[in-house]
Amino acid sequence: DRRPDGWMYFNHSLYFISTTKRNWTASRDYCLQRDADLIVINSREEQEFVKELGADYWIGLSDRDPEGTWKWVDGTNMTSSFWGPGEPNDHKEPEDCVVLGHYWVVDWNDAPCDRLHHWICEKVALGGLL
Ligand code: 2F8
Ligand code: CA
Repeated sequence: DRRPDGWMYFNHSLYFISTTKRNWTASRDYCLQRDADLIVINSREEQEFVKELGADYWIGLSDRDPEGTWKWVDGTNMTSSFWGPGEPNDHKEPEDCVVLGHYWVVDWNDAPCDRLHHWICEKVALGGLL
């Protein structure tokens, strides 16, 4: 359930689910300004949790830096992944950022970073904040 401040608790993290749309960098800036970052999905449990929230969210995964290597915003390499069928595919143009939920596909899609999508921030839930 969402707390009064708009954040939601799951398994030691707090999540913010946006109701507006931004490009990937501006979405990330929103999170950084709130002591958070775009969501890093480390487990199937976390993937299942966020899938419940619906579709069309930027996550903290891109292959811009360095080009061609999928990295999370916390600097870790992508180990487990939940790509939708046929993704990532750089469809018709560079698609260097990742959207969770794309049309009827509930898993990950690489999309152009300048497109507008909702986003999910994540931060560690400190005991005192629960
Ligand atoms: O069918 C998957 C394909 O769908 C769209 O392209 C038609 C997506 N494009 C954008 O989100 C801009 C592709 O990324 C996706 O692979
Ligand atoms: Ca794609």
